Amino acid sequence: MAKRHLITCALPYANGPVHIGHIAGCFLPSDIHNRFLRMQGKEVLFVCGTDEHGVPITLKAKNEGKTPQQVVDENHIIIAKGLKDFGIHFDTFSRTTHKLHHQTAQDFFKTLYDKGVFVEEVTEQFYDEEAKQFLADRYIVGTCPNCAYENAYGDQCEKCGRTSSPTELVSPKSALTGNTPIRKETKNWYLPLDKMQTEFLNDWVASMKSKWKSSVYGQCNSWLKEGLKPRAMTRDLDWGVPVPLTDAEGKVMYVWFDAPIGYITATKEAAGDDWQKWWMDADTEMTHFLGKDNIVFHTIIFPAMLHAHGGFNLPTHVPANEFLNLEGDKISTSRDHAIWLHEYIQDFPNKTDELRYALTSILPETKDSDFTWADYQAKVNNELVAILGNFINRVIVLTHKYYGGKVPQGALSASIPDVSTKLEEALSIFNQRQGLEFYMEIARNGNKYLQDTEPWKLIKDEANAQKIADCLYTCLDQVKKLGKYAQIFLPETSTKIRKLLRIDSYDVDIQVGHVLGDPVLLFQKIEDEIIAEQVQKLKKGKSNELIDEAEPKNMPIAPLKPEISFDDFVKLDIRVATIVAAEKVKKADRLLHITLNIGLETRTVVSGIAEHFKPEDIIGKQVTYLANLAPRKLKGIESSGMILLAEDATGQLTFVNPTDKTAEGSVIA
Ligand code: B3M
Ligand code: ZN
Repeated sequence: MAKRHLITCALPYANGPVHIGHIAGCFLPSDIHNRFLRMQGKEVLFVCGTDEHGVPITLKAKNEGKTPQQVVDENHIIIAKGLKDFGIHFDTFSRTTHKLHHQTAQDFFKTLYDKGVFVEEVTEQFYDEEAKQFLADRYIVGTCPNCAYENAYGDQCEKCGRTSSPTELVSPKSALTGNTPIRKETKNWYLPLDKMQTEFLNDWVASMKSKWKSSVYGQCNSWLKEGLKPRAMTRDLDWGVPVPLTDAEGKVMYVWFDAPIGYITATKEAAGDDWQKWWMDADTEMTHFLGKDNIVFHTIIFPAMLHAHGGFNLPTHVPANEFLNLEGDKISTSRDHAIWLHEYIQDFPNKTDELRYALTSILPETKDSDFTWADYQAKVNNELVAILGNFINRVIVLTHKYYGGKVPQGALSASIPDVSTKLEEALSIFNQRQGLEFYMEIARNGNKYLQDTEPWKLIKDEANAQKIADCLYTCLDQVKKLGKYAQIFLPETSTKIRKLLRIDSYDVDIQVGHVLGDPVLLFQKIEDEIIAEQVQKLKKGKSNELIDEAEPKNMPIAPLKPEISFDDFVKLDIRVATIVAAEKVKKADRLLHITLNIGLETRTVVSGIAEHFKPEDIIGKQVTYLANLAPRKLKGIESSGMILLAEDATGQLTFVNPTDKTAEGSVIA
């Protein structure tokens, strides 16, 4: 067992504030783990900070008429405050623009250079003669060779998602001046990952199989299988950590080289000269928390850097999470389809634990998960208010009623199962959702025990005095347990429970005769209107985007799909059908429950078109129907086949129907 634990949380990128996707991806899981280990009395250091270099920040600055420094200063403040208000308890929250960080990253780079780790290579890159600058991939726009979108970036087309290199773009232009760039030679320093793979990475990754979760190991392994290629660790750019070599003027480090070194910088900030024990001592175990898009950097590139440097520990655990969606859709910052942490804190004052609870219960630990406001409301009202808050309140109120608020002389009942061990076991293997379920079981068990014992009935007979004392003594013990473990999941609530119990710490025993505080409600119900407002706010963000996208110059044509055989085609059973009934699916904004007459019989289809069509407007319409698609269940309704619709570039949907009324069941071929 390791003596010491270094926990890192992926550094949020300072080109914007953080949203609930980031929270569920790594901030909350790392914070829960930090709190859990500390409760167990472990020696822990928990570090993070903002990642402030890289091209997207320079682009953002340019768009907003600011300097990159201004952009990161603004965002650092918003991010740091939001996380602090949310109870994420770092030992340090650093920044990669700090002098100490530049120093640390440069020392690291210089060590690798002196050891001859890098391979120097001269390549041709695009250069803007007017701006006198080499152009990073993101600074080059042109027509996508795949979908003909005119504003595709050099590294990726935002319309069709294809990744490519800038040289593949049709008529590339500089995003700085609009000029056609020339090609010019430049030297950069590469990490020879191909060589490092055979020398070290293959074996090391294989040795981590039992430690890492299968998704992390699997992703890592597929990179290795494909074969790693050398990767440039320097860039021709004026924003970043300057490369500390005489022949590298105007060059900075690749942002993914300096960013993970930010963990080391943050450790130095927190521990001063003692920092090495957190990174180099064999008694220290390192755990990286991050989202799945960052896995390769933490399981391949950073370990390769640390190994090449020498002297550093490598990560033991990399409990990467999958993605969180929002109301059935990907979170998107450009479309403003997101719940921003700082806005939540403003809109829901003193309700951080409510969001912590709702998010912990759906952490995307093994697959992507979905946050909906309706689920948030249900979790708060039906679980926090109705179970946790209600149990604690009843116990405190009854103790005041029967014993004037003093802890009675009672004995612990054996009828409540103790789930503490299970809870701690789940947390120790990063099953935090399950940990929270066990936590709520403490409250559920307490409620059930109180309900079964019915002290309010026992009180009628004096002979029951001891039974009542035992009951409340046992319930108070459960309350204390709930307060103690709330330190991990619900820190604000834990403080409130401590005040209710009038104790300074959960480590002390509560004595008989100890006087409790006055009852207060721990949670309040969230009303429908509040939820409706938030849902509305999300829709507004989305509709803005549609107006932007409708600009004709942005109109993409969907790329053609790969060829199929005639045999593939004839497998599809496509027919004419008529909609005979349609209604909204309850609690699902986007779904319609549709009944179709397909000639031979009627069929039920659940279709995600409720935001486009009113049920009453589509009854009687003829449609094209794919009849032999395997059925699936949506919101508990079995949906058979699929109604075919045409979608244009703005997302507008139209039914595809025969121009003349046609008999239902007619085959389309
Ligand atoms: N800044 C996360 C991201 O923006 C990235 C993490 C760095 S951790 C060293 O995707
Ligand atoms: Zn494209």
